[in-house]
Amino acid sequence: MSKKPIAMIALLALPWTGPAQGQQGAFQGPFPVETLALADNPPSFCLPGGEGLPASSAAVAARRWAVSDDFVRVPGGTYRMGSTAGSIDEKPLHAVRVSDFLIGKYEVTNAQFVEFLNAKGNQTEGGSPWIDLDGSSLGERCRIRQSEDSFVVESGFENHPVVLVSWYGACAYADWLSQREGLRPCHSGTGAQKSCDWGADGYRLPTEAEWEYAAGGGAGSRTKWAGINKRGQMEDFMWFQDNAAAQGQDAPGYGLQPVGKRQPNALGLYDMSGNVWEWCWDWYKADYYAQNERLDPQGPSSGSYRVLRGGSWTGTPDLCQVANRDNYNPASHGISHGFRLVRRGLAAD
Ligand SMILES: [Ca+2]
Ligand SMILES: [Ca+2]
Repeated sequence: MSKKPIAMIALLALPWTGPAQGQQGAFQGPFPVETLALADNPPSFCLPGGEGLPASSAAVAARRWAVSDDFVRVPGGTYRMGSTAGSIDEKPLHAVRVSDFLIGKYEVTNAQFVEFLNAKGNQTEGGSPWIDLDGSSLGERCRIRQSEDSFVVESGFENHPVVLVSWYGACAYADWLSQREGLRPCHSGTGAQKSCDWGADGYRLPTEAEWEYAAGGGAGSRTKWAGINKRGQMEDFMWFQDNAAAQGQDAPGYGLQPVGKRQPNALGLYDMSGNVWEWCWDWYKADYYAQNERLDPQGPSSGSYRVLRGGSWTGTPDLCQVANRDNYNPASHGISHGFRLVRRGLAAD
């Protein structure tokens, strides 16, 4: 496992300057949790194959493939995964085809994750809790608190990405969200035996191949960081060590940032590079690319560590490149470890 750069920074409170909040702390950010729920009436957008179907079939298709404003449909395609210049585990550069999928525009936030905690509790899986509520590092700490029988987000941190979440916690959140929306959960089993039903229409973590494809902008010209090739533009597109630690003169040293505050990449995705590392489904294997499946690779069948992608607010430019790979124990909790979700993009039947 690689070592993250250490930055000794002081922890100070950051005044909330983000989206307006409602009364009683109700979350009214730019992407309220409610928008994740399917609409009662099927929306008229995002209906692949829906046109021309009998009304009832179209309605079913609409409900099944309704896409909230928080998700982007990524058309599948072929791209060259890996790099020629990066670490040995990014080689060889090789062609991979990914199928259509939907991916979250944003890293999952504290406001979203706390709803899951209030529904399911902070359970232990793989030998550790889904989220480390007491966790802190590098002057940062968890902003979700357990207050008697409920979990609450510290005021002003609703739109910050959830961190200190284990890989198991991320998968459990995905299944809870799937059930809430009437979708089929993707996962079964626990711990190292957890498996994924790739045919299910519910939420899951992206594969490494999906993540890298989406971060680089999908098919067509691929960027080195999410949205950009020029190092001089990095501060406009991502939170990383050069700008995240300098934000807010009242809070020097504060690193984690609310999601969606930099420019998105060509697919409309925010913070794929930087802010928080994002858990992917795959077991990590350094030489996996030499034997990678060429169509929708799902990673090695077993392993000890799960993949993280994209670098973070503590990261160097190199760590934040779309081809960079990292890995941690799936039961671990990192102050810069978060996630975003994907769903299948087309019906298989
Ligand atoms: Ca990120
Ligand atoms: Ca690496």
